[in-house]
Amino acid sequence: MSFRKLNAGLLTAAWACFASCSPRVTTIAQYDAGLGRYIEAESGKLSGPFLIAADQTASAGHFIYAKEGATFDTVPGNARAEYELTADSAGTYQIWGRIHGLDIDSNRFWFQVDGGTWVLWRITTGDVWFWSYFHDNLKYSVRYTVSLSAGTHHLVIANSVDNAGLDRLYYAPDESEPEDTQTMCNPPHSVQLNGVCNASCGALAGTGHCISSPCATGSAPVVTYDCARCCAPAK
Ligand SMILES: [Ca+2]
Repeated sequence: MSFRKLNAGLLTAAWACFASCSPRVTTIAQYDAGLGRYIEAESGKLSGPFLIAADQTASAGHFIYAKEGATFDTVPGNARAEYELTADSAGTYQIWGRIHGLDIDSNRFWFQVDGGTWVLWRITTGDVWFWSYFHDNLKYSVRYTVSLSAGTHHLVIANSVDNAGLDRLYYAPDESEPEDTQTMCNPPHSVQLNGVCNASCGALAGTGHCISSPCATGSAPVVTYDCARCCAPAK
């Protein structure tokens, strides 16, 4: 599956902040201290409506995505991708995923560790793959952590929406981060679309507002925002 085409209406809003959203290089992963382990998403035990697709920009050339035709924001959908986590020592672990979430309609998965509580993990990345630590829904700045005993553990990914892509996983018992990756923008605060960083609603410095769809006359949806629908003055 290639990245989906944006529709013209959404692009209108996304392009509206050209003047105020200068691209910048953000290093999101400084190092890998050597304690972490990687897993290709497509190597998991897949069931239900998870599919594997090819992409030359994905690690090992492939990633997974769901195609169920429905949205699951209160409970996981029916797709499952299961992985074995190996903890060399007991500790507090962090998990990362290399995710592609084009827009607010294709930007989230559910995850579960060792049969625990399902957590919705959400981030819009625009046109690019992005290493994001697991977090609870809109709590972008709070890393999900889990205490693991030494030994084998079980991670399950489930679908929330169709077409969100998952390329690779990383987990570590410390603050180490996955492979060095540079991105032009800084999701979720700014999101890359057609080579331009588009500000999220919160980054619009008060000119954007979270409301229910549709947007009022004179305003347009901010395509890259994650929290419900955000509208900003049309330009
Ligand atoms: Ca991969």
